[in-house]
Amino acid sequence: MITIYSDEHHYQNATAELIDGKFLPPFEMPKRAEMVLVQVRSANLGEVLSPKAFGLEPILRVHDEQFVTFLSTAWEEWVTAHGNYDALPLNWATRTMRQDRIPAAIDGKLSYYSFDAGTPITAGTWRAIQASANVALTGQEWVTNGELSAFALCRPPGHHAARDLYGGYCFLNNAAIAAQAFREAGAARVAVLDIDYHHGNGTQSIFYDRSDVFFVSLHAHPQDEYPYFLGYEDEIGVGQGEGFNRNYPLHWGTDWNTYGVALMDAINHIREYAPDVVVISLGVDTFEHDPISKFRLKQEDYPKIGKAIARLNRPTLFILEGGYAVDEIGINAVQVLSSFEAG
Ligand code: Q9C
Ligand code: ZN
Repeated sequence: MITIYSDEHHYQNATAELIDGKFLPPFEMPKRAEMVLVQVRSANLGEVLSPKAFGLEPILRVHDEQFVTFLSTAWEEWVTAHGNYDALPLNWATRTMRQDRIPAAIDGKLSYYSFDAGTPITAGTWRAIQASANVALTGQEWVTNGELSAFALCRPPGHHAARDLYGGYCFLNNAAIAAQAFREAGAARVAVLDIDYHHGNGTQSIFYDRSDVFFVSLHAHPQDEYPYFLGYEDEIGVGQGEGFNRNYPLHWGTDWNTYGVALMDAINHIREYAPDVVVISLGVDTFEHDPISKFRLKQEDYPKIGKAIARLNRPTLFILEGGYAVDEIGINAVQVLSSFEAG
């Protein structure tokens, strides 16, 4: 399987992350992608290719133009206001407040366009997120041109980012951008299977009213876990999209016994949909030793995931999302990929 990778992810390198009331070294760190690349190479998964530059057009097919402009200028505006510190929001337009006014001040814009305080914008964020989207789009182009599968080694991740919202370490939704690009390249039906530990709220919301992209997600139950406000089972899509969104919320402590059953059910529904192409939001933060997660998948379970996805027998683009156990992230991700190819 080919891998698409860019060193430019190093430009997203925050000083600290606000988590559990503490400022800690960021869990979403450059070492994550480095460790995945090490395993891609040592497992001889296949060629490693650099991304092409696709510009803003395919990004703007998914994201709001003012939001993208905000992402491209936020750092400069923040530095002018506050100096050279990671940019973080402090309050939000929640119940009782107005949602229909975009503030002029940079602090207000951070609040308007974000949904958490754990996703720092830094000097290099804009550069890193463009490269990450280009990695996904390059993988998409290879699969469109007949490659049976590809691995987009994206960093920063994307699945929490919505049309005009960032958060959860995500700014541009790489999986959604690739899914939309598949549609425009002629695929009639695209299935997105999101197996990150956290619900892919951004991807779900982007395609919620559409039947041409079927979103299916296995994740920690929103009653227990971030992002808390989306990912329930009764979210089935709306309008034309009704019946084309499927959530499998699973409780803390979930191991392969429960996970495997949900995954098989998800795969069966995707098979019935008969997609032309499958996009996998590949998070490996379901791992038992992940520092921010509470599922209990073991190393030996990741090949089973790859084999299950292989049963769909469709052209498949894998997109890296979460996974924070840096010593095992590469092993677990590459186990999914190599067993997919063997299966
Ligand atoms: N107490 C992805 O995996 N904070 N994003 C969790 C835990 C945010 C995860 C707080 C986690 C975001 C792509
Ligand atoms: Zn995650």
